[in-house]
Amino acid sequence: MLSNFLKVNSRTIGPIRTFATKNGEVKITFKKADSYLCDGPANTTTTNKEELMNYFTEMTRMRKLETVADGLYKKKLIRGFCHLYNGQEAVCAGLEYSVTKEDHIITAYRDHTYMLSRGATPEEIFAELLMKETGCSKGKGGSMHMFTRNFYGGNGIVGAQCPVGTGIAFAQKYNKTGNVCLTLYGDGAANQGQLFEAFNMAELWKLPVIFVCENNHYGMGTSQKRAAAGHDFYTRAHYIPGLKVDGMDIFAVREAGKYAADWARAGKGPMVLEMDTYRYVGHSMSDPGITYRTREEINSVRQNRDPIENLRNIILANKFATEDELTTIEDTVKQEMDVAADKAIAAPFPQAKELYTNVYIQEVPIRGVELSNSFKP
Ligand SMILES: Cc1ncc(C[n+]2csc(CCOP(=O)(O)OP(=O)(O)O)c2C)c(N)n1
Repeated sequence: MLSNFLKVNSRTIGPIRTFATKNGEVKITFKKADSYLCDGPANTTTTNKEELMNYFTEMTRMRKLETVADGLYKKKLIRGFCHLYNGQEAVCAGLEYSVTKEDHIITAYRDHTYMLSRGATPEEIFAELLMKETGCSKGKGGSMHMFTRNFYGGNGIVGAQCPVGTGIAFAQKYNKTGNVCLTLYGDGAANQGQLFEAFNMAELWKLPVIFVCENNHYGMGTSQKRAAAGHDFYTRAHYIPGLKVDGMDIFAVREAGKYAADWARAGKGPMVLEMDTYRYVGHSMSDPGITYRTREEINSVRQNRDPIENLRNIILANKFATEDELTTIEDTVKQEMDVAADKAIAAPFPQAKELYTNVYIQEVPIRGVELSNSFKP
């Protein structure tokens, strides 16, 4: 392991924890996961230039998506609720690269970047946020109702996605697909009763579900320290193995995800992954995010643990790209998001008749009238 500090344009970056071998492979060392009822993965892995550039680009896309959404909300074009993910990108990206697109993901309302990682276009996402008919739910769902292939939202009821994700995993086992379901929830949701019901069934039936607690340390304005009687979320389901992972490091997340997916695919049942992460922004748009935590705390995480800056440092230290080239990627991504937002803004709102569609799969009779009249709109 090479541990040095690199100076770029009089800015000190690092420490750098990587070195490239002759064949371009980069060895990465990360914080070892705390483990419970299992050994856990090693704290080293390998990567290469292509992967690093891809990860940097995708995580930059996530951050810019949210920055543009933030601007649209402040212009009052996005209405209602909007929960941004800035700071937590390594969890979404690391998990996505630990499974396949045939595996399933479900989360709560902080879900925009998961749409992106699953393959939805930024335009579909913005259009949904802007209530436009080109949105992924035809503009009828909004922020908390994002859906795309093998992604199930998008749930506004805290913790409600946990039993649903367990059900998706049940379907994988029942249909023998060999796929897993990543079921995400926050540290606030971790105290919900329905999660423990899901834990019980998942372990009892050895379901291929990976419970991922995104511990960003606050549920709305309440610190986990004030809300939870026990803080080791990875040991919460006492009969299910767990890992506590550095959720600001894409490689730590990726390796933990692979470990849990291998475990589940081998028929050993569920696992709980606690991701130690951080959200830079407020809980939702009405929360400035600085009344229950200090600016120093937020700045310290930004400066020392930012998941995108970590990648930038690795790329620069290995001379896989120059600072200017990385800036060009950021500018291109910003342009991609701006163009997508403009297209979404220009799209029409759904027609009024859409209020009555996609509510029930089959027409339902209206009660209290003659049966012959009951299907009339
Ligand atoms: C059952 C239920 N209770 C309360 C709320 C209000 N509420 C919305 S988000 C939230 C905090 C959840 O925090 P956490 O699970 O840590 O997720 P995070 O917002 O940090 O991603 C609460 C209490 C809700 N939506 N549903």
